[in-house]
Amino acid sequence: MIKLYDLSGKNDLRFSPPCWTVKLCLLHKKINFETVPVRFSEKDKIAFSGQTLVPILEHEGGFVYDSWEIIKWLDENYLENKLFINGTSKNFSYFLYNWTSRQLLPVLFKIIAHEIPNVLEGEDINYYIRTREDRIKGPITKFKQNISEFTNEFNKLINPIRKIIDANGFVAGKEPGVEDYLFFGNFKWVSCCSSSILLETKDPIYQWFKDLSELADKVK
Ligand SMILES: N[C@@H](CCC(=O)N[C@@H](CS)C(=O)NCC(=O)O)C(=O)O
Repeated sequence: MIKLYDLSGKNDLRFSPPCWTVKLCLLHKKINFETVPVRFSEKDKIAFSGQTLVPILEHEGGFVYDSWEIIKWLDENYLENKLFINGTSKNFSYFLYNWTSRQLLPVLFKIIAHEIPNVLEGEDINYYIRTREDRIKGPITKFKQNISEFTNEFNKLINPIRKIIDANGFVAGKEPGVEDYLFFGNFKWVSCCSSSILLETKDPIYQWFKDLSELADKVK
């Protein structure tokens, strides 16, 4: 059976954006899988992959890491329930993968960085603080006084996606697809780790998130 190495926090909370994206893709493709929880400090569990990040998908013939590589591998190796309808949808999905991880996620990080220790325990708390403070060259609380500014920035950034969801129901069209799953991981991360309210209930993305959360609830 397919195994997905999945980031885990306190009380086995699964909060990683790219891991959620991959889990929704696996559900979409109706592939049986099990998840293997990996804490920040459990690098020994994933040492076999020769790198330090999850998601990692292990299959009979080996393993694949990086959510985009995993998504492509799934669609190439399981032909039913396609994730990419055609080359255009693959290109747009690749854009979304890059845009969400490089533009969206860094803004969200500024909004929730100081709350993430609340969903961790033991040595993971120090690991998270040390590695992230090295990355941002300052305390994880440094963005706290500007949260409303970053929330506004985030809301502006997602406007084009909001328009698509408003017009179609989903980013992929009338039904959810990989384009939605790539976007969803980010919202799931915030809802898992933070008390921040990013969306008003009248926002079309609010209902979209509720719908996809029901799908996500089918898996750990
Ligand atoms: N580009 C990668 C990003 C993977 C990544 O950054 N994973 C994070 C969790 S969201 C991780 O494993 N962090 C472990 C660490 O920081 O030690 C993907 O899309 O899979």
